Amino acid sequence: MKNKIFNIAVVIFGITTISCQKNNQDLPNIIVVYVDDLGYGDLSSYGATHIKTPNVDRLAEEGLLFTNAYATASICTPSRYSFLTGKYHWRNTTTWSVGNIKDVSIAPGDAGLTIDTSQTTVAKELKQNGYATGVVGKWHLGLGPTGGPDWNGEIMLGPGDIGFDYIFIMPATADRVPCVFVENRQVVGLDPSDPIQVSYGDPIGDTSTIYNLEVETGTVVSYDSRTRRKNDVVSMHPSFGHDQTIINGIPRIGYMTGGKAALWQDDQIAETLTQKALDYIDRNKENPFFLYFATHDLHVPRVPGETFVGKSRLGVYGDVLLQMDWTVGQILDKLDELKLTENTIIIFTSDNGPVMDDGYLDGSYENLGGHTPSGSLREGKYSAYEGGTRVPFIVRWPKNIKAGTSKALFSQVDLLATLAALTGNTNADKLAMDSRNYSSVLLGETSKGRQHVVQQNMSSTLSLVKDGWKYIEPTDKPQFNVYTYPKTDMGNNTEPQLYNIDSDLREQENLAETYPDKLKELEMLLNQIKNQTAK
Ligand code: NG6
Ligand code: CA
Repeated sequence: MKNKIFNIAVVIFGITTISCQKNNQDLPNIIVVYVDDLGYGDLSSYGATHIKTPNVDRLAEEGLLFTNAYATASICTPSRYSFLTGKYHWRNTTTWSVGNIKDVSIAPGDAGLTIDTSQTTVAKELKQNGYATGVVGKWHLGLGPTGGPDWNGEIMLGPGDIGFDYIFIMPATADRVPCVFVENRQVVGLDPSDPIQVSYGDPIGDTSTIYNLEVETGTVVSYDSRTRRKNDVVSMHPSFGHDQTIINGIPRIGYMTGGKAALWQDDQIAETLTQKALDYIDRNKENPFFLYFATHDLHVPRVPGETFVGKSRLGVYGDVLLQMDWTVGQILDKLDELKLTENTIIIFTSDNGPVMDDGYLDGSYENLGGHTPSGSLREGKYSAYEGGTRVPFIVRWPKNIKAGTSKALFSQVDLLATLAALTGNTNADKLAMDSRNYSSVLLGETSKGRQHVVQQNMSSTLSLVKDGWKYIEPTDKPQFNVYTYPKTDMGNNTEPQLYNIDSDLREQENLAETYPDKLKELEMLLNQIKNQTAK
């Protein structure tokens, strides 16, 4: 009798396993290529004429190119947070200051993990649906408890605690210490006899730094490194901030000492990350995988690899743009080689709009040669205007998506529910507060997208897009981010702003007084969204 039950159990187990395997094999691989600071006008597939991005263009030709897709913020941390959690970041209360700008949610280099480990995330959800889950690239969502992790031991509280089972990351940004890679829970290549120390307070150790630089309101003052330099020779001069630890000749934000053997080489970051992404795809070719691949390009400090130096003839900005495009080509080639192209969903997008001088005198602005990173949009990174949050967004899935263009309104906050639904979750709309299943939009089956999207700018001012209208809430926060060059109009104004972005995409004419009813409608809707409290 016992034997019989055992046999039946084996048969049932066998059938379940076979059917799971079958389902698993049908599940598409998912790669999200999340580019840093890439503008709406940076790609030839989005109309750039001074530069060619053939690999991303291939993706666009074979996939669905969205003209109306948004990141949830015009800065990094909140956009990434919303993509991974399906929740608007401004619902969180933790913010910091950058110079005279308050309520900024760019995580400092010693921020603890910004995602609560109890939260649903894309990685957790896909893992539950049968996926291997990996993250390669820039993290910038905090690590460890507040104050940062133990860099010399096991790095607890990181991607591994919110659903990722393979991790190869840069902890924050390349302009923030520590300048080391983390693989799973360890700093890569760390020599235990030379431990890392990090401080975002007082200087530590014998680190070389340079003196604080001056910024007059509205004008960034460049400086002469010969008179201001304290110690090391710098290969890249800061324009604002970025005057602390000098690593590889580049001054950064924050103090770091030790860990010499583990330091990354800036001109090899793109190559290293790309190789790690390719290795990950290779290792997981037999099972469905999710890869969150966050490039460091086009963020500062911009240090292209040898083969890209001067390649664009548009200065360092163009060079790292081409390097990013090469990265995408490598991924596409790998999928072709492994015959995974047909059933892999690639989503290609950016965390926020573009910026020229973002703290370094790297000639980005001066050498653009007519290229317009924001395309026809107003402003870029940090701003509430369209250039800050309307981003390139391309999805390719040869098996199920017809190539073309979509004008549907789409927000990255919906990726959680949408990917969950596409991989078998029948209750995807319930996963997170702000994320909804728009798989029919992603698949190009309908052009009727989201009804409205909310975005935040650098100082957490919110704006709402609905039916071709855009409302920016009034605020007394500073209008300009003077730490960039050209200085950025963040869209902060004491008066409410209302633009018809269908007819006035550049947001030139504030129609708040002309259309008071529309203004009221959007203002009320935004308040309603803000006041939602569920989950
Ligand atoms: C800002 C930095 C900027 C960049 C940005 C983060 C200053 C003056 N500016 O605070 O250089 O690091 O943070 O960019 O320090 S993001 O794309 O990761 O949001
Ligand atoms: Ca960014």
